Amino acid sequence: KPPVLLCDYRAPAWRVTDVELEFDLDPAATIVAARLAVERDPSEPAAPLRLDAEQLELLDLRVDGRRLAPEEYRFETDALTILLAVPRARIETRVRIAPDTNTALQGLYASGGGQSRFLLTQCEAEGFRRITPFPDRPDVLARYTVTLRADKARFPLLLANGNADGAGDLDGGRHWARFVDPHPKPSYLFALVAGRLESIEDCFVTAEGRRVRLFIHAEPDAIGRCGWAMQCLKMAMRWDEERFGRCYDLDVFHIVATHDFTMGAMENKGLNVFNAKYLLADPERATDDGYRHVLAVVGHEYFHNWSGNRVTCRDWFQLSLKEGLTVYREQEFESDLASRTLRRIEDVRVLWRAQFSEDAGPLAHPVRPDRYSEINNFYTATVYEKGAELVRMLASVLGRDGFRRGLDRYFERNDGRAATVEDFLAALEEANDVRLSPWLAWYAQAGTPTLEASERYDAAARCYELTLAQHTAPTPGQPRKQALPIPVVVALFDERGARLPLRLDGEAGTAERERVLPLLTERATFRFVDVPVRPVASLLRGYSAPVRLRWNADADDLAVQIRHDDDGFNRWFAADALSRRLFAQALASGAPDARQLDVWTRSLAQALADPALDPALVAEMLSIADAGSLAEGLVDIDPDAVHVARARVETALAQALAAPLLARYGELSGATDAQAVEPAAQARRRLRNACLAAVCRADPAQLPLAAAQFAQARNLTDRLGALSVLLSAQAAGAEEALDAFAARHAGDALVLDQWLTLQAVQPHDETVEHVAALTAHPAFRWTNPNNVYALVGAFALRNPRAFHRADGAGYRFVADAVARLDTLTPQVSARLATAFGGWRRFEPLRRALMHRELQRLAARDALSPDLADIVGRSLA
Ligand code: BAL
Ligand code: ZN
Repeated sequence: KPPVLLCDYRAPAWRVTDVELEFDLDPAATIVAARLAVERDPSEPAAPLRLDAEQLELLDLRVDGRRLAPEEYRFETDALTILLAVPRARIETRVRIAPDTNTALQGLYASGGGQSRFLLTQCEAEGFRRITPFPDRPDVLARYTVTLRADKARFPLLLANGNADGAGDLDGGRHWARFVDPHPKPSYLFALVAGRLESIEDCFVTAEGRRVRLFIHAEPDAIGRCGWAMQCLKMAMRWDEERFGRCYDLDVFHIVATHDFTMGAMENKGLNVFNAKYLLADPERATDDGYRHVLAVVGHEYFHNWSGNRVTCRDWFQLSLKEGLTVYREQEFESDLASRTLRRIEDVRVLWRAQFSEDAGPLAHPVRPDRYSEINNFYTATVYEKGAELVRMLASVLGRDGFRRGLDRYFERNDGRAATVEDFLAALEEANDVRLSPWLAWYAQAGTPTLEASERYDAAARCYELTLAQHTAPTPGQPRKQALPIPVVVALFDERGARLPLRLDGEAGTAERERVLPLLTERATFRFVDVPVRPVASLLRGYSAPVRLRWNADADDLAVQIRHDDDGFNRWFAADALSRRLFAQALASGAPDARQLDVWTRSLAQALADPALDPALVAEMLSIADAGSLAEGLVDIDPDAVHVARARVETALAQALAAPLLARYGELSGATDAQAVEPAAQARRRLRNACLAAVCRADPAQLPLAAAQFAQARNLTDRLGALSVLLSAQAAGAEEALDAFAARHAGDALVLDQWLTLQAVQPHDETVEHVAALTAHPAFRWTNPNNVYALVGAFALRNPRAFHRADGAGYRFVADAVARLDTLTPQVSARLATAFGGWRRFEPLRRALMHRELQRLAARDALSPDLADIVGRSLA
């Protein structure tokens, strides 16, 4: 199939104004009757009506009440095309679909087992065409009326988007319910749910006075764990009103939990569907990270109601218009409600690990791609995380009020429309009277810019010069790159951490604490005057642009930042920079430089001893980057050497700080808030677990501490933290602890997923065999994406040492898994296959072995379009 190109975009020749859908629901055979009111664009007099249609059995087709003869339409594997001579018509179709056998989990499918097996939909990006023939593209917005009919005993709960509009009983033990969604929407936001689920209800009154009934529905064993999500939903609704002036717009808001979902969650209008992983939480069965993820994802899906639903995307090239913006809004939400510094560190870690590596390989693409073969493969770190970074830069350039003004303008102007990145920038521009067109290059250009910084201080002239230069390496299809606008936020300190002036040559005095240096060209020098002493520069504060900073800062200067910077993120950034430098030294020569190691460990010892410092920040400083992130910028990577070098640095830190780490562990162990989930309690647990890991790394004789924590833990964070230490040390008793954990949490799929992951990420020689054996465990099903990502995904994407085992066993195992999954859930298969994307950056032996697996996959018959796309681009 030829790729879809952005430059080929054409507005739809036919619009659909109103849709009436009737479902006779049955897991084995569901009948879908659709009535579409369609109108031709007068400028397209000859265009036939093309309705996307996949895996549908067509039972009936009528136009304005008349059944069509076979020569009046074409029904092919992907479309139903009707030749229409009239400018508007009523199209009626009836199709049969089979939810029970739909393992792709796109369109209408079944989730769960036994009594609680229920029906639900997933339509983004192109699942609606598996439900009924329709112009399944985001720029066709219609009003939907949906009637559901089903067996009442088996499917007592019937839901679709919008407000309820009647319900009743039918003969034969069946019943019906109707829903009307007054807001025109694209088909990807359609949803229905039918099943025997339990519910909790709450209520929210919007700032506009609308009383909204809030429901969460889940299987009976899960409903008791939905209380936190309900709290998060109400916090999100209030926050979006206060921060962005956005109110909810229906009388009801439903969330439904499922264990069978390819995504994290889905923002269907008024009927969000959630992967249970991001909805359920209680202290016994969710970690602190789990609690925060529920907060973030509930917020994210809710915020889509404006950034995505009220204003949607014109086409899938604009996906980041809704996703980058909504990730940004989600980040701000969590930052306002929990810890801004921690969220920023976590986001940057994800960006570096997932997005920078994507940008550096054959799957690199711009935030707004200009072509795709399979859109499902573009729900990427680039579209989401880098897209959010672009919004963040724009927000920082416009300032908080200016960005709010611009966003208000964007929502007002585009409400009910399908918009583009240009529409977004135009609204920000007009509301602020600035020119933002240079920012389009960030959306169009793939690759991570490298920002090179160098400095010169002239004591006699009291002048400090900072030179910044940018460079972006070629990416597939983009051999030449242009300079991008890069906002570099900077502050200057003296060696005791006092602020220094930030006046540029030629300026009048300034009292700013930090300022933005706009790098608009390939290179620029900024000359600060009246600088009394050689300054310590704090660059890219808050990570003000998604670039790779190359700056050979003096180790003592980094230590000043670790100790004194009042931007928590940059304290961590400095510590991370120093640890990466030590890692590079260990990789090159077997050992880190002793002096710089000493500077680093002494700085972290001070941080550890500082009672005023956020324990979560200290924990992050103590946790050096994972091996994948450390290897990201390397060539001819030898994963064993990376593992050894990283371990040397980690062990050196643990040994240098053994006594204070043990002392802090002891202090934090006295806390009485084992089941509290407030950010402060979470932060203390985070540091306590970081201390435990380091203490046991420094001295295996301390492993009984981990065994004791495991036995006494009163929450999942502490239990998993201790189990992780026991496993990574291969401690005596680790196997028993694993068994005890599995027995304690038997039957709890989400907790057992974490148990699977913990085993999959162990960097041990035999992990591949162990993971292969776990695929036969009762807690694992190949048809369940959560299980697959927890076990095979964690092994392939988060365990470089074991995945890259030199005999190729890890590669073979993952490639076999990819092939098997391709016949079940192609989206999951394609995502796992990205583990091979970086093959050219490895040393020759691994490179050849990975290449061979990609070729083996490419040679298979009947690859899904999803997998064929990833394999094809990886080999290109
Ligand atoms: N729209 C797909 C799921 C999400 O990003 O919210
Ligand atoms: Zn989203």
